[in-house]
Amino acid sequence: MKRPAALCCLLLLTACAPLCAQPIPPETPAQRDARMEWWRDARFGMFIHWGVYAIPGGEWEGKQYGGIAEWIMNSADIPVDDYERLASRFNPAKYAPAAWAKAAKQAGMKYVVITSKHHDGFCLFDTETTEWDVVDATPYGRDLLKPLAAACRAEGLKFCTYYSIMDWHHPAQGKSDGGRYNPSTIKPDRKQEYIKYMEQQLAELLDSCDPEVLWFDGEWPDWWTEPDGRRLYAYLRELKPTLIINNRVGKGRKGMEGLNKGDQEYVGDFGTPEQQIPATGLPGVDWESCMTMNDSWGFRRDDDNWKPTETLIRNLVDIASKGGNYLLNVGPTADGEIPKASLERLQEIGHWMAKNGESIYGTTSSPFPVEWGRCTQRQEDGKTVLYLHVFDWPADGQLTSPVVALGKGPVTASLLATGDPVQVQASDEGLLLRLPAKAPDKVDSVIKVTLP
Ligand code: FHN
Repeated sequence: MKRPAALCCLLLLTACAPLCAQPIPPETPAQRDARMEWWRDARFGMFIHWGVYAIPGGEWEGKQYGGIAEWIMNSADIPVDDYERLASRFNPAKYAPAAWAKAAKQAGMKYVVITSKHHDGFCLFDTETTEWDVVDATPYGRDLLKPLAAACRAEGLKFCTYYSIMDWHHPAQGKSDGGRYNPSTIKPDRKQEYIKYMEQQLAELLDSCDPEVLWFDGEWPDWWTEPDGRRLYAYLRELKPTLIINNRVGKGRKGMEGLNKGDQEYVGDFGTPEQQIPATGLPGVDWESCMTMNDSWGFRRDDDNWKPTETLIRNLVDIASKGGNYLLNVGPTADGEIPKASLERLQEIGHWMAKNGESIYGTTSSPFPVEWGRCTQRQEDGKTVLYLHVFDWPADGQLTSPVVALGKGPVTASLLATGDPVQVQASDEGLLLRLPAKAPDKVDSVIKVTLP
């Protein structure tokens, strides 16, 4: 596909630029805060795992594979030539990017992260670097990311892309033992070639769909190092200074503690605990828990282990109360449909968020632990606003809560969803609230308390 002259120059530069270690662009704390502001305020995003792996949907010749990574790790079972033939069957006629963006928006999500290339190396975008992409290898024949980027922006959502460093289709990493792939190795003499391949693809992605976040993954093979990650981070921030990049661009995956904590600094703008919610937040550390709604990232026919909506809402609240973001995954079918069970949950979360989103967006972690639920907070007109998320509504209608230092003036409280006032007595020892007999919401009833 013909590319604008500017990109051609950029790609040419990339292709021949020596892999010198560009320094990470200097940034003051205030500049970093400005770059991270929308991401911190967002608190809630949609993760989308989609690709040719949706066709077999987790099963191969009668054998179940829990996840896409499992396939890769068991690639001895799946001859690459057979896997490649899947592309000729990938024709998502029901793909509706506008509907996907609306579903995310209505759920109360503020950003979308979609796989641009997973471990199988298949690109959902048009790239000059390989024919193993949706334009050249499938009957669908069109870029899938650009329309979704436009649809997200039309809904006021940020568009972001996932990118796997491990790529078992690229010859530098693949066919390392007689036609099978051993994805955790790379041919030493082809590592730099593969890094240039990645740099070119990432430059194309930035040019074609301008993602706000690059969400790296597949960084665990030993051949990829923290210095490699730092170089790639510097290269990308040079291309797009406002870009946000997770800690899996390097080796910081060990959760949020990987970010400038503990024994080593790891490169990346936020930590990435996966399928887990840290016990506590880490002051000053940005992090995001990525989690599935069932047990699978990609579409899986036989995975009906769907989490109840109550669990998903309380995960969101728990994460926000610890200062993190929740990246909740959907795995669309090969036809391009988000599973009904996912859509139902997104809608139910959206109903709760429509009434209570104020207690999530732009809040910061709780100043204290509570037994009956969680707490989030914000500063508003010089006052501290506490959002008491009551999971266990007191039978006697009396709720006690710790409190932060009180200024002079009245303490007011109300039910967030209805605005109905709540009686509150406040002292330095804490708050005593008298609640209506019935909880406004069986999953999480939020009380807004404004402190002087
Ligand atoms: O193997 C992948 C998996 O398929 C999924 O993409 C998750 C999402 O964070 N990352 C890897 C497993 O850690």
